[in-house]
Amino acid sequence: MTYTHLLVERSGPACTITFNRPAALNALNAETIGELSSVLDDVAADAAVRVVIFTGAGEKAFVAGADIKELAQQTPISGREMARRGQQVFLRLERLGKPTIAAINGFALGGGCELALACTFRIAADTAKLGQPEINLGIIPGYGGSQRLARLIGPDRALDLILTGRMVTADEAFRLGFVTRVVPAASLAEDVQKFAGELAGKAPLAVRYALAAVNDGLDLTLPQGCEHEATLFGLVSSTDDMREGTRAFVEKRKAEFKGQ
Ligand code: CO8
Repeated sequence: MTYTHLLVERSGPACTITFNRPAALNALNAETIGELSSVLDDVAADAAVRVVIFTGAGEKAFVAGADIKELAQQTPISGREMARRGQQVFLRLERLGKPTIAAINGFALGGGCELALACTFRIAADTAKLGQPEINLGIIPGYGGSQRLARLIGPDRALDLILTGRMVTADEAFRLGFVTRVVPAASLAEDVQKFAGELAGKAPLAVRYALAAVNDGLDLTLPQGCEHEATLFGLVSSTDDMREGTRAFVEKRKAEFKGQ
C-alpha cells in the first residue's frame, strides 16, 4: 500500500515508517494520523515484521508536532475528537505486540514527542531536540504526553517540561529518563538498524509477552502485576520457541526461533 505522508520500507524483519512532510517538519495532520492507523494494522498483521522503526524525512525534524494550521481551526468538539483519535492510534502503537523504536533525527516536539513516548524505545541523534511546547500555543499535550511523560520521568519533571514548554537536548532528555540512548547523528540510522536486528533475533512470542507484562503491569498493583506475569509466563512456556531456546542452551548452539 502507498501513502501520501508516510514512506514504508522493509529491511528483513524491520519495517521503517518515515513521516514524510518535510516542508512542514513532518507535522501530524489528520490525514497522517489516519495513514498511521492503517500502517499499524498492516505491520501488526504481518508476522514477518518483528520490529518497527519510526523516523522523520529530511535533516531537521523527527516530527514537529500536530499540524498547527489544523489546530488553529478546531472547536471544543473537534479538538476533543482529534485528541481522542490520536490517542487511540498511539495506544494501538504502544500495544502493537512488537518492539517499536523512535529514531529521533531532529525536532520531536508536541505530538512528535508524544509519538516517540508511545514507542517502546527512543534512540535520539545527539543533535535532536525534544519538548512539549503546547503551552506556548495556549493548549496542553493531547496525544497522551501528559500521561506517559509523567509515568516515565515523574510528575514534577514532566510538568517542568509541560509548563515551561522548553526544548531539551537529546543528552538532557536522556538524563531526565525519556530517551533510551543518544548516538551520533551520522550513525543514527545504522545504530537503530543494528539494535532492531538484535531485537528481531529474539523469540517473537516471548517479546510480545514481555511487552504485555511491562505495559499492562503499569496499570496494575504489584500483586496483580505479578499474577499477570505468572499467567504470561505460563503461556510462553507452551511455545516451541521455549523448547528450542532451552534445548539450544543445553546443546551449546544458537537458538533458531520461529515465533511458534
Ligand atoms: N505544524 C504545522 N507546520 C509546522 C509545524 C507544525 N507543528 N512545525 C513547523 N511547521 C512548518 C512551519 O510553519 C514552516 O512552514 P513555512 O515554511 O510554510 O512557513 C516550516 O514547517 C519550517 O518551520 P520553521 O520555519 O518554523 O523552522 P525553524 O527552523 O525556524 O523552527 C521549530 C523549527 C522550532 C521546530 C518551529 O518550526 C516550531 O516551533 N514549530 C512548532 C513546534 C510546536 O509547537 N509543536 C507542537 C504543536 S501542538 C501539538 O503537537 C499538540 C499535540 C496534541 C494534539 C491533539 C489534538 C489534535
